[in-house]
Amino acid sequence: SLPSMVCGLIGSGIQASLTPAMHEQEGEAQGFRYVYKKIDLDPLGLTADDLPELLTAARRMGFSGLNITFPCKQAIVPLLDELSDEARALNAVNTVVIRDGRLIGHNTDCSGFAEGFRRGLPGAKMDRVVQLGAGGAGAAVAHAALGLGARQLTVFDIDPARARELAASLCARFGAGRCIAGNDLATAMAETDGLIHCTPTGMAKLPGLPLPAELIDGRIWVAEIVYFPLETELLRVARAKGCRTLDGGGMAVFQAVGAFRHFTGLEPDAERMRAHFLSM
Ligand code: SKM
Repeated sequence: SLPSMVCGLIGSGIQASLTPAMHEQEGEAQGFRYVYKKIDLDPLGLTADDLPELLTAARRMGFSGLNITFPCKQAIVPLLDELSDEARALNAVNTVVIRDGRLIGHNTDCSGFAEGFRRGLPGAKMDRVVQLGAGGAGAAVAHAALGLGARQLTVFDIDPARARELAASLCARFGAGRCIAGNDLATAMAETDGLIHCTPTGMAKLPGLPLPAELIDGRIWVAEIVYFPLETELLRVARAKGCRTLDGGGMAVFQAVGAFRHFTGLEPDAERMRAHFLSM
């Protein structure tokens, strides 16, 4: 019989997630039986407080790994035996490997954005980068941007305190001055090499542009993390101006590529996973 494996995704409101299908199809293509369960807290009447019980159950039932999403990415951290450097720095985990009863936390949102960026925008100039959004996804992406070599990242958020906190924690890790909380978007956009978008604006349920179109100059690159829809208004406007662009499918696919690698120890076919993602 074929080798088999069970993994899962723990979070709230995850019924529409494409992650399980991406994992199962890649597992099948690599010749093993891979079941990837959605463990949706809402219908179970559970919260992040119930994570210890779910982790015990997953260990006892022979799960090889778990992805962790909203609202559990921080709550899971103190329950793990080991953390990767990135997971520790972000204090956020989206991938837990279960090996010999031990729980090892990783963050493939961060590495996933970086991998998508390197492939999708090779050679992008990164002396100055502007990022919109300093929430959970924004923190992972900002971390990735500095790791990719952004010399100075200017972060904006509707909650200025949140932008300041993220900037302070990134400076502590990457060096003073590498990240600043912005206050004048027009000036920052006039001086930037690229724009990274990490707010929910542009999602199907929240259509629109996250900044005035006239602030986007055709010489900059634009990276999006919204992937539903894949073609956001921001990307449409940016392309029309001649910008190089990266859509949000990169991060969605490469967080799964990274998790698959951690769970299985096998190298996934990223192109095949992206093609499958696009077909759904
Ligand atoms: O970090 C990812 C997670 O691994 C899977 C996911 C999803 O399928 O909705 C969303 C992100 O939080």
